[in-house]
Amino acid sequence: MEYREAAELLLRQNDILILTHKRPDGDTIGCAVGLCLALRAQGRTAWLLPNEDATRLFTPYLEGCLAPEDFRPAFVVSVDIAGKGLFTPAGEQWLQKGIDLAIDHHPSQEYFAKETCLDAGRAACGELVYDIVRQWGPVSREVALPLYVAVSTDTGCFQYSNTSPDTHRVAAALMETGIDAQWVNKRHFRTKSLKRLKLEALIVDTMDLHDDGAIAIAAVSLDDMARLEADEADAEDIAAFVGQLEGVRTSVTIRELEGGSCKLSVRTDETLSATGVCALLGGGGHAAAAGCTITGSVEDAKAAILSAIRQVQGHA
Ligand SMILES: [Mn+2]
Repeated sequence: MEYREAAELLLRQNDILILTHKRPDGDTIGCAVGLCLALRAQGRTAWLLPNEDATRLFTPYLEGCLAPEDFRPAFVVSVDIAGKGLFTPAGEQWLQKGIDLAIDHHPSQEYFAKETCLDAGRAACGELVYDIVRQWGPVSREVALPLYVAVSTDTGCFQYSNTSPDTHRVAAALMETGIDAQWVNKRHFRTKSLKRLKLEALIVDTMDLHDDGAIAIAAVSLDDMARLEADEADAEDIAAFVGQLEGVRTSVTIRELEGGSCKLSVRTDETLSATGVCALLGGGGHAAAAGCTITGSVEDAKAAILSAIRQVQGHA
């Protein structure tokens, strides 16, 4: 459904639970908090399902929005969740009971909800949520701040190829509410922990280059994380790092997970479809940024992704 219909549908509800995706980023958190506060401003009861993976980068935005354990929702909405595999352990029970509305911007959307408001043309799901909440009246500063976080973080501070004129128009409208956008961007883009810098140094030292440096494959193992005493906040959006290397057109960042699997993040330019590559390994995402999870070691993951890239390139 279109965003105006989603806005009408939401306004007919009460006791609304909002779900964010596994390993939450700024987009899913920002959308959820912005939507929650906007619904409350319309007199609705709305809460976010607590997400155990939220890092300290994003937990401050969640304050006051996390559902108490005894909350019994009448309507369940997911934001920025493309597929069933991206639900948190706590969120999966709602997948069983039924999601009423999915708001998303991923072309790989799996249509798991009764109703879906999808616009794959949006750089961030936050742009879409902004269009929904502004149907209910002027957007307040409290609602605008998390939505700005969503838009800013999902576009790499308005630098990734998904950034459109509309992205800037939404950001401008959000800024006009009086939020401190500079504070958001300093916090998320111009501040790095020492552990983060060491993580980047490790990637530079250990990444593999193929095709004269056009393909870079980096891996961060659980051992690496433990040795650097780094946590998920230190690794936030680390997938964007390798692509900064001059000459790289396709970058892959592999994160080893507990339990013998690896999460892969693929970033590409217009010469290769990231979602095409990841689809071969059961994942999905956007044209220039996609991901997948595979069972196996870091070395298995490296081999699998290189072979998927070759297949999409037509070299297989
Ligand atoms: Mn997103």
